[in-house]
Amino acid sequence: MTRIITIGAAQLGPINRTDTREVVVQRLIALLRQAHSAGCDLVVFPELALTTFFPRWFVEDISETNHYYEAEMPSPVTVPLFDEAKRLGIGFCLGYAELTAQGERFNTQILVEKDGSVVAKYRKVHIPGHEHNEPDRAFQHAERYYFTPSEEGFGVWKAFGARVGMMICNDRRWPESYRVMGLQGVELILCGYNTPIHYIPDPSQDILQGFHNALVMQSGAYQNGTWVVGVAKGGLEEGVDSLGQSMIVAPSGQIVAQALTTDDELIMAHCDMDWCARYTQTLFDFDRYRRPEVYTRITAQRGVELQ
Ligand code: CDT
Repeated sequence: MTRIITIGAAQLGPINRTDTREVVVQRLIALLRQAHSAGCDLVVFPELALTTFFPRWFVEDISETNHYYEAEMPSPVTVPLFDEAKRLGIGFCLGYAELTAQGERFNTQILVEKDGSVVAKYRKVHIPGHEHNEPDRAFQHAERYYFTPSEEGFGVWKAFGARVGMMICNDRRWPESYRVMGLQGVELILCGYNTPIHYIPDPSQDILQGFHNALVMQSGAYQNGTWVVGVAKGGLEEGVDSLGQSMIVAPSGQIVAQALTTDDELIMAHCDMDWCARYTQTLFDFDRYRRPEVYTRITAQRGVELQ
């Protein structure tokens, strides 16, 4: 019996600061319905899919930004999305800002099964950007001010008849993210992102944003024999241009679907989970070929140590 999951990657165009959550949730529901009509089992939304990418502004009092965070999920305003998905029998993955009862702030993604049950919550591990206001920048990327890095790491859960993991945006640039999930037999990794085209610390990378996005997800997929679904919030949002190019990558490393616009756009693919074994039982048979005894530096140290 084949294990095919029909997956939709629901890219979003810009969300402005003045856009209400209600309006955004209606956009998500429209994409969800489109995915359902196209026969999708699962639809994946981007990182921080309910609001504008607010870490681009710095405020002295962080509590002024509490309205960007969700204190619970489903939150009152996202209930219509959860209800519609359950009614249609389609699963989804949604990125949002989470504010816990203890006052912790996480960049979070939730996975919901076709029956409406919550499979898992993932909190972003690699938090990029800066902690403090940098007023000379054209825009801030103060994620390290707004979010605590998760200590929970990368889990893999049984869902949709497969082994599913999650990561968020900058996590996709780190090979360890994929490998930790690969070592748990992951077959499908879901990843939302917001990637500004202009990289202020080194603008020579601007022209390479699309290349790097594909490079990391294609290599992560291939080297771990897993499907990877990367979903952008792209386009010109509050003056900052962000990468689209959402894509679905096969365990071979091949891109099987890619967004053409930087707007709300659904792409989809019929993803055969049994394709993973063609890599994980041959070239990337970890148990047979890996050499963890010579990789100890990977967990023993963080930065470069010169000998
Ligand atoms: N959201 C996010 O993690 N974005 C980063 C931007 C580069 S770091 C300023 C990314 O890795 O795409």
